Amino acid sequence: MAAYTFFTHPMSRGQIARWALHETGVDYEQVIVDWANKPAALMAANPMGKVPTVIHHSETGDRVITECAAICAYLAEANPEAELLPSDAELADYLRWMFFAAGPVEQAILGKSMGWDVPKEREGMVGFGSFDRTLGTLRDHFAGSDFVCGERFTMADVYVGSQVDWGLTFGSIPPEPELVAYADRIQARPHYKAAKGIDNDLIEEMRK
Ligand SMILES: N[C@@H](CCC(=O)N[C@@H](CS)C(=O)NCC(=O)O)C(=O)O
Repeated sequence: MAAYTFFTHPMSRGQIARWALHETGVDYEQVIVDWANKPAALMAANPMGKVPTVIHHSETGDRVITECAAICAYLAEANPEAELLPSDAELADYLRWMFFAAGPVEQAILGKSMGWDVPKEREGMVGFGSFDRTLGTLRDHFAGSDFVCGERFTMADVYVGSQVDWGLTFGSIPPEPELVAYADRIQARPHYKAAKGIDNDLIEEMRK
């Protein structure tokens, strides 16, 4: 049995978790989810019925992990030999930007694509303030840093990089030079290419 069971769909956020699985080099068995007929094992593990959902068959029992950012963080913690964890000096940036991407960035992008307008006088109530403020803050970070934690790639780049990469691909974030350059660095990762290749092949198969 593989160490991890991975419920996914190639056209989904499952792409983020697949990349994280490849970066850590773990053995996993994928289950491609049919949206109209979700497997009972997925629903038992994650009543939200969402992908990605990962089950780690650890030596001490099965561990269910959901939410892309948490999956990335978990895989880095469970597989320290992959050297994707932050050093003490990198920890603040690692946590700060991973949570920033999972919260404010995701909400800002989603709100814009849904056409939800935040009235100026209520920006103080929403965690992302405004789309421009959130994306500008992220852009400014990458004006001075190659990766989330400076010059070294960590697991935070799998999650933050995926948000940036996805947003640029679908035009939901502006093609600011700092973000485009960051996405270029992310896309150069061999494990990014390997994981994307698998999902792209699955998408091709589904289109036949
Ligand atoms: N907060 C979750 C979101 C997961 C999510 O919304 N996944 C979508 C695909 S991208 C899904 O499973 N949709 C199927 C459904 O909701 O039935 C995460 O970050 O992993």
